[in-house]
Amino acid sequence: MQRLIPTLRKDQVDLELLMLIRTILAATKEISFRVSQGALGDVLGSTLDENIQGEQQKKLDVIANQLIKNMLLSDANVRSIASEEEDDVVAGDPDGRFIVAFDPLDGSSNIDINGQIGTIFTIYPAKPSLAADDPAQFHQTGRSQLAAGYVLYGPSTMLMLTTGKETRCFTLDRTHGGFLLTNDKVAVPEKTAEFSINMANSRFWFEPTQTYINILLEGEEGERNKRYNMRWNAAMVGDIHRILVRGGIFLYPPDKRDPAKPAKLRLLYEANPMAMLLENAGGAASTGTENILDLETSDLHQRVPVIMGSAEEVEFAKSFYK
Ligand code: AFP
Repeated sequence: MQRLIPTLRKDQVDLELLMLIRTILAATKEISFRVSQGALGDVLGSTLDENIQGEQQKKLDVIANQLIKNMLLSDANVRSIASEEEDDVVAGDPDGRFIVAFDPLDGSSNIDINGQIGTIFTIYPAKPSLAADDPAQFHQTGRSQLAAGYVLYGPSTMLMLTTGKETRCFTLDRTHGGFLLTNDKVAVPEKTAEFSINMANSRFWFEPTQTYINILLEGEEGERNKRYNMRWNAAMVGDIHRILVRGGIFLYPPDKRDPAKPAKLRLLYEANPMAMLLENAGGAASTGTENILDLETSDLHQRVPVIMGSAEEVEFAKSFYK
């Protein structure tokens, strides 16, 4: 089975970019170990702090953030860092060629129940004319991403990665400590009969989401003429992983719960990397009216409506948001 570095070398990935991916993965291997220790490693439970999103930080959010940040700051090619757990840009090397954004621990509510959690990351080119601490470093569209991926800490630890061509899947082999290639070309089935949405929010949805989901719930008697099943992991990494493996549609639409926060998921370090992984596996990713990868980030923690997954189902869902 092929190892990560030879696989990326075959793709002629820029050597410094390849080393940066390896740096990020070194931190995720440590996180994977800590996660596997659970209560024995004192990683369960919460801290007393909130992050900039107003969410209470879990111990593992803080540990994962610190591990990845420290590793990135030791890489001279990293100019700027953005993280879900950091209010502002963290400056790296002033001459670094790359900027990195990440969600250190996606699915935090699953930590204490031994459920699926993961790390999402994305790498962009640095803007040479801007300082390392300038948030405008990240004001780019998702199309500029050089690499995007996630590491899923499930029964096995898996890496889903794209560097612009195929989306590939690797599995962490604990016997030698490296990620081994286990799917050379991930392909999302175009059609699906499986959807992922938090149904508990249905009374707060706007009309397009209500109408679309009602049609899916009508099953064989509805316009789609097929029976749908529903899955919700409360961790985007788990839901998107399932979709990359067997198809489906994932939605986190805007809703009326809090007018200050109509959407929940973050563009820079959640929606964009997942959109790139899906598009390069034949899937699609939209806000309902625009392609996610065409949006320009204007704020590090900006939120965006998300509809992504199997291409034909996303296209059908989009027809309600026109
Ligand atoms: P965290 O990044 O705080 O762990 O939140 C996870 C998440 O952003 C995403 O991974 C899930 O799909 C979504 O939140 C779950 O949200 P609900 O709790 O509203 O279902």
